[in-house]
Amino acid sequence: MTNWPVLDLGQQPDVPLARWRLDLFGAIDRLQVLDWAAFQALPQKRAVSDIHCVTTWSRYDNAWDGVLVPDLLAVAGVKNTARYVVLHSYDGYSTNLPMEDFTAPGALLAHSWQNQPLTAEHGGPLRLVVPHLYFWKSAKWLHRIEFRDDDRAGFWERNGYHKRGDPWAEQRYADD
Ligand SMILES: Nc1nc2c(c(=O)[nH]1)N[C@H]1C(S)=C(S)[C@@H](COP(=O)(O)O)O[C@H]1N2
Ligand SMILES: [Mo]
Repeated sequence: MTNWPVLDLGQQPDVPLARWRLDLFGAIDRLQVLDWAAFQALPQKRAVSDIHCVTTWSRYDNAWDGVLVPDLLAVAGVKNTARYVVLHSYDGYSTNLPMEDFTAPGALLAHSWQNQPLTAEHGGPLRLVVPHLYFWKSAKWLHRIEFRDDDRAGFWERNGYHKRGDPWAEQRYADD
């Protein structure tokens, strides 16, 4: 099986499933904490998509299994004032998205890639996949999802990358 490059801050957290949690907080009716069993009880779907990295490589036809973002939001109780999310990861990484990009077709919380559980280096147990934006938006080792009325820059967005990151418009850096 052909793999794909590993790109991250250099800290790859090891999160055993027994200790894994997904927190939903911010502009929602009440804080929610999902453990692995609760996450697996959500509707499980497959989405096939391409990966576009800001450093110009792509990998086509990746089969991701997990929970589509709208299926998570159906149980999250998100306030209708919420227009942005910030994804917070176990390695301290963060990235921000407008709600429209977070809920776009094909965006999912993935636990498997090509029929195998995601490896730790690629963000297992769970990562976000947002196929229509550059891959830095696809947070690995996802831990907490913050719903916000206003936008807040994540790690790369504070460090010179574009706020949105549309590969078709080549939105790589803040001034593109
Ligand atoms: N938690 C976390 N997620 C992350 C990163 C990171 O450093 N930490 N790097 C991002 C960047 S810049 C890229 S290109 C992709 C790389 O994913 P891969 O290592 O699976 O190829 O993950 C993104 N998600
Ligand atoms: Mo990247």
